[in-house]
Amino acid sequence: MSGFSKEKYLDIGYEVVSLSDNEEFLALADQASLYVDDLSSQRVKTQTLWKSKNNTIKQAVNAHRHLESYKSLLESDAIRDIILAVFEETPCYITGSKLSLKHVGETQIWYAHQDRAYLQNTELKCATFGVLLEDCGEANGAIHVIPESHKAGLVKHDIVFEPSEKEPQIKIPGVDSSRAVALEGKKGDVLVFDGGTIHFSGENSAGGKRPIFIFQVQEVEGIPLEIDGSLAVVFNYQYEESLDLRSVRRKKRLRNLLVYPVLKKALYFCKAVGLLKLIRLTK
Ligand SMILES: O=C(O)CCC(=O)C(=O)O
Repeated sequence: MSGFSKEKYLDIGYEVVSLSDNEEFLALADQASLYVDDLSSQRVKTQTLWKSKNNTIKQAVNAHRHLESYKSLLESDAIRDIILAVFEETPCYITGSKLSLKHVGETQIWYAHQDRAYLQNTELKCATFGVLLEDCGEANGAIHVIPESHKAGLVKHDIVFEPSEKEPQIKIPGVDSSRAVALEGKKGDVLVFDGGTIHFSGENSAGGKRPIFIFQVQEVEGIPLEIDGSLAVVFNYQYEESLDLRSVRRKKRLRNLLVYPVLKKALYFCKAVGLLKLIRLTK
């Protein structure tokens, strides 16, 4: 399999796998990159777009559920090989994806965080993958990682609002970024980092939209369905024949309908309370 070193990945917590010279995979990346300029179009209007305050698209959530070319990337042999190299026999699944963009002249930064912090069960084995849909380097907003940061376990995160964003982010306070490494590569190369690896990214000052198709892979706990209740892309796992998937899906949909909107409102409430406190302090 093309250049993935498990030993290095385990040791430093990340790896850039060179797949830009794999013609089959590059053709899939090419196909997926065609949609980067077409995200608000009729064809993809059902997908969730995460926009900055000035309505610039920052992320297209779960592009693989709406666009065949993104699903093909997830189901490609090249990605399967890396996932199985990382997880070996462990049943695992792709929990979700996002096409992450950075426009020139926009802040669109990501504060230092660990993706593991988003999990309900933070002990589970998990990894983040990123397929570069354009060449990516320091100048156009590469993702930076802190080598070996996964070895320290889960660290404390704050919930913060980047001033130009509508949605909150998580942030590890006081990260020393002097040891950070930029994950640079060519279109078609694949970034892989441990769910505990601290990472962040800055602005794009070079041009283009810096599209990276990011997805998370996680050890299976319970039944590997995606958050909207649809079947996930799974590895090393067989659905039991007796499983009543329809009722499981129904429960998940109900949770999405009732629980997530409440959580979102709670976040806005916390933000409002924080603002009030700030106003009182500055008076
Ligand atoms: O797109 C990026 O630069 C980073 C995105 C990221 O870290 C995230 O979505 O959690």
